[in-house]
Amino acid sequence: MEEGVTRIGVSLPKNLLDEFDSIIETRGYSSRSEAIRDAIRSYISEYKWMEKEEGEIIGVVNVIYDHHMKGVTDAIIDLQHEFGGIISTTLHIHLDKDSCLEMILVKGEMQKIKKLVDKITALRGVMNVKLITALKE
Ligand code: NI
Repeated sequence: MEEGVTRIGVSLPKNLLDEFDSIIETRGYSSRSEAIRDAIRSYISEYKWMEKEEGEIIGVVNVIYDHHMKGVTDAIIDLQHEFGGIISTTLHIHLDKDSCLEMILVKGEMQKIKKLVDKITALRGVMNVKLITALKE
């Protein structure tokens, strides 16, 4: 066994493991252990940003919204001007006839980013908002 590596045994329902195995096969992992290590790293990273109340982070805010809803497009643009100091760039993708995906790359104080996320989430016509952060480990 490698130095500094601990072996653990985990009990899992069969269907959960089958689904996991099918995903890691598609993604081309050479071993289940490697895939589990990656999965645990993303779990930790996801948890850490939720816990982080302050400090500088970099990430992307994914916003899915219905562009037919009156005023929502303008409101999203207004908010991006208001929060211009923490926004590096924005990517807009027309998903289908009704919905748009706005990917807003953010870099700055976590508190400000949370405020932006909250304001976007509160808009009528916004269906889903998710902040994904890249944390160095
Ligand atoms: Ni669009």
